[in-house]
Amino acid sequence: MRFEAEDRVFVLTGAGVSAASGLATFRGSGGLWNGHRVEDVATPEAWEADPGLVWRFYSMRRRDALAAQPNAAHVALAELEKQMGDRFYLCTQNVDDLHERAGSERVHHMHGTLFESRCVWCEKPFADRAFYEDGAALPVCAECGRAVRPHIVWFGEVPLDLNSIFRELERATVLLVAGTSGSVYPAAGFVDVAHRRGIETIYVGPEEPLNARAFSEILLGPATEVLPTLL
Ligand code: BJW
Ligand code: ZN
Repeated sequence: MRFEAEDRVFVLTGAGVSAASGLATFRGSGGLWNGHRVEDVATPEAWEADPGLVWRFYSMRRRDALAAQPNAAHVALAELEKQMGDRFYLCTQNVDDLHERAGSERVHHMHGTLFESRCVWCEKPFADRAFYEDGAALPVCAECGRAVRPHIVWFGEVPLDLNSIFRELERATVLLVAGTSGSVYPAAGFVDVAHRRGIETIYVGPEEPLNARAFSEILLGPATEVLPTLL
């Protein structure tokens, strides 16, 4: 794919881009963790009911992400960013840091990041790579003593910095979406915004996403094979 000097590329990635690095997708492989539906531990209600369970889940996710390595899809996107500079915008739904470890510098994590936590009251995120697997020793805020939670956007919470996302979407000339089922909003609706603007919209993944109808092109295959060839 060739980009012209006036092109601006908006990339949206999802769990499928990290699948080849060994990180489970949400809706693949039964979507279960220790018998819980992932949707049931990634919610404010789960946090209210059992913060120890939620911290065990995110401690495991931290361990898995630390053990994983970026793959060819992450690398292809990092290389495109090097060529395009600030005409490239990478918005990921993923909470792992594999895009950054592949060399991407401008990554927006719309659903938060695994390696930050925040006090439920003070709300300021801070770097945190600890594991909280013992229910008796859950973290508390050094300032106010209230609970510290993962800096993750759960169902019913507003994704981070939607203003910058929609600003970039409004001026993009190409939307490239990879490895996401198109089932979680507002991310699943970005293609509708792009479609209304009449720009090129491309999906990359092994199967059609739920919002396939809105894309101008669907490239079926693993992101590790399709993205390096496409870009
Ligand atoms: C490969 C591959 C390979 C496999 N290569 N590909 C009804 C209508 C509209 C909206 C709603 C509604 N009811 C409720 C809502 C809102 C709700 C929502 O969308 N619910 C749906 C279930 C319907 N959304 C929210 O609550 C969001 N907030 C919100 O709406 O706020 C209100 C608001 C919005 C805007 C303005 C003002 C107010 C928040 C959503 C938070 C999502 N959180 C999670 C968990 C936290 C992060 C974490 O723990 O990691 O985020 S849920 C989970 O889903 C996670 C993911 O980021 C997200 C998306 O999943 P993804 O990435 O698509 O993964 P999968 O598993 O679904 O798909 C993997 C894909 O990869 C598949 O397609 C495979 O084919 C593919 N694949 N191998 C390439 N090798
Ligand atoms: Zn606090």
